[in-house]
Amino acid sequence: MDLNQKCTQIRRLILKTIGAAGSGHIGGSLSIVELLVVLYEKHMNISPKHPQKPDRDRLIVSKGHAGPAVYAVLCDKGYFDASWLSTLNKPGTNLPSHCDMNKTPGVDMTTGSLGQGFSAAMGIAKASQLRNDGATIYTIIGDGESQEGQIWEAALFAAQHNLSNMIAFTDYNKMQLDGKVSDICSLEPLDKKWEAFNWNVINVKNGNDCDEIDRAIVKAKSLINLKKPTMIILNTTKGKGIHFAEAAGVNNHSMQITPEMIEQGIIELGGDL
Ligand SMILES: Cc1ncc(C[n+]2csc(CCOP(=O)(O)OP(=O)(O)O)c2C)c(N)n1
Ligand SMILES: [Mg+2]
Repeated sequence: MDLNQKCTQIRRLILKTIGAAGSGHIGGSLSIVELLVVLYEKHMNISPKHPQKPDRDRLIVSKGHAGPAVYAVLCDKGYFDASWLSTLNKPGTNLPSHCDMNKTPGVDMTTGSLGQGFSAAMGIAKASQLRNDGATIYTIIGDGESQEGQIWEAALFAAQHNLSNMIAFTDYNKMQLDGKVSDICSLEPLDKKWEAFNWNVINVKNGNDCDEIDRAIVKAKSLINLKKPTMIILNTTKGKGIHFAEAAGVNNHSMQITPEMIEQGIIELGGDL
């Protein structure tokens, strides 16, 4: 299956998962589908049968409200049974709306309080550097999340400690919970800010294009001798790939999903209900 087909399949799973809960964070889940698929299909050194393998690569999804996207990909990789997906956010579930490392196999850090996952990721990268285990530590932050002061403290730490095993991504979908980032607290010029914090920076024009993302990660890995962490800025679309979600714009952060919307979306994505 090619990567684009895989993305469509993952979008179907996300829609069914959030649909089973009745509502959820669909916008910020859909904007990182291509990134997650490229990471898990082409880059992450992991072993779903041994989720705790000590020298595995890690992914810390600091924008932890994108749990449904993470679960769809982990399920597809075989970390757990597909029957779990319909339990999203229900009492007793192993798939809470925000990522929880104590509940879900394959989740490397509990996240949801914005800013904190990114700091934890730097600590994990520092530990891996000390162990010299050869792992790459990946992390994903939101653009709204980037307004947190904690992000920039962690950025200083990473540069100070030459964390060249750190490849971070900003999901630059230009929207946050209830409005546009540029109206609330602009990040521009975002690439210059990361450069000023002594990170390598790679801009990806279309952050929902698998090939562009893949090339950026290959490039990031080639910069390892510079002894700096790398930030890949992905220009994405919030709600990408499902018409009603994309059309809702800033209202797609967390949406109610009716059975009719699931049906319509699944048909649009060319699948069976
Ligand atoms: C510390 C903290 N403050 C507020 C929230 C509530 N919250 C959840 S998601 C969100 C918006 C995040 O926007 P962004 O990072 O752009 O995420 P995305 O667009 O990718 O969904 C907010 C304010 C939170 N989870 N944590
Ligand atoms: Mg955003």
